[in-house]
Amino acid sequence: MRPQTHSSSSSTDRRLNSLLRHLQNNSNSIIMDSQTTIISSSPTSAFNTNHSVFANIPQGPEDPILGVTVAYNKDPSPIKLNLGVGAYRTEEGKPLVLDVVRRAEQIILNDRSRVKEYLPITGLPDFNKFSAKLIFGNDSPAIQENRIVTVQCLSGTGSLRVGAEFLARHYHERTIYIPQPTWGNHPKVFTIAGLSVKYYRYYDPTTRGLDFQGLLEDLRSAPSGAIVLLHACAHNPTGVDPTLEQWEQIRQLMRSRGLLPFFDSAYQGFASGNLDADAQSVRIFVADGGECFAAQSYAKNMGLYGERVGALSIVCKSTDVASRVESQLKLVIRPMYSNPPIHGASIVATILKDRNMFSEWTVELKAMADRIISMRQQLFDALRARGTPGDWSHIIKQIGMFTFTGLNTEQVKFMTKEYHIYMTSDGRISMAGLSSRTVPHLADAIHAAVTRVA
Ligand code: KET
Repeated sequence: MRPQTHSSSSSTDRRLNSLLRHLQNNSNSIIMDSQTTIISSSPTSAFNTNHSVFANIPQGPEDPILGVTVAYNKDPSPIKLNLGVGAYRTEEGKPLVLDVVRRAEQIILNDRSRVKEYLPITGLPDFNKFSAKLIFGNDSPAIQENRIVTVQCLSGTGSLRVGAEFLARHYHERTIYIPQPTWGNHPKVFTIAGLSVKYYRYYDPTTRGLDFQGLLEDLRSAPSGAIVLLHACAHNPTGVDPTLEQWEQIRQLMRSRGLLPFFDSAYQGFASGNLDADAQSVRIFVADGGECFAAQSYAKNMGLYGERVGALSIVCKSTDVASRVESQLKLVIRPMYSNPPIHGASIVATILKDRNMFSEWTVELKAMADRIISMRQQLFDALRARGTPGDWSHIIKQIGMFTFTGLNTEQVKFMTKEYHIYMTSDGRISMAGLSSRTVPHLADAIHAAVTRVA
């Protein structure tokens, strides 16, 4: 399979072209940034109270993931089930605010010395310091050598976007390779920032496992210096991760080809229940002294979804380079959103720097990860009990929040229509949205879909 290109030519042209494509194709949401101005070409000169300057704006489609929740909310059925978005739910099907988060908020609330001043452009210093330790490890040489710059950003998405904008401005190679398949927002985030997106092979539907040879071949033929997006753990949507030995081979190949790793770490702690184990892929790359990018999200592992807390780290070769990189990150951030919000980052910093709160967090995190693993087993058992045709062992083998079921778009449509089960059209289900109570309903729906819809 040949990697496909998403965009080309100079950065400004690329922005405009991609925006025009969005408008013309009526595809995906339309994103405008400060560098793009649209001038109305309407010939009407007289002011007309009934005529909107946006009269010809095309209706954009819903987001493929967040749109599932929109459809779910409109469904009046009492048996409806939302397995679309990757958001944790309790056994009772309710969103969860961690006890340790409530406790941190209480501490923050009671501390009268805390004010609501602007944070620095790069965010809360303690948050940045402890976030770097969390992903790179307490004893990371790169931290000790002071050659990592970490900036607080708007959750994982904002961290990816800031990293992408920085690369588009300051890096010589504009091509980023992302896995096929990947989180649906990746190609959009990178394209709109002015990078050119290509895919590397990742998932083999026949084995329901990693296409490791395909991955190596595609990275081997990538141009020297190309950026490579890697899911740190719990690959979304497939739930298939390389083994540590495979990571080591990927590292050797990437370093030998001068490819620049950009890790997306949205599920640290959710894959295995262990924060250190889930950061091994990143740490292998940092240990060799080379450069790398890492985007961290606290949406899932601390349940801070709507607080929008995350960090972008750039590991550099020296303190001197790191400080110049930081100066340029500030120039990216300031005109985008000026500086990040204070509340969520204060919660995270409060938890990360207190030994007791940190360990309380790890217990709650492990409980979430374990509940997801138990849902995998229960769903697998339920399908086996029904004699549903097919080998469903991938449900228990896959890692993280999602099961990539192998159900096709038609089968998904059928399950939504007949069973009020909402999921993304690629057959991904969020295991965190399931509970012991709802497993039988899902198993019935899958059984019916597999036996009745081709
Ligand atoms: N990276 C990956 C791989 C990812 O799955 C998500 C979110 C993000 C980054 C961004 O998360 P943030 O909330 O910006 O920290 N994924 C889930 C939610 C979404 O699509 O926004 C999802 O796949 O359901």
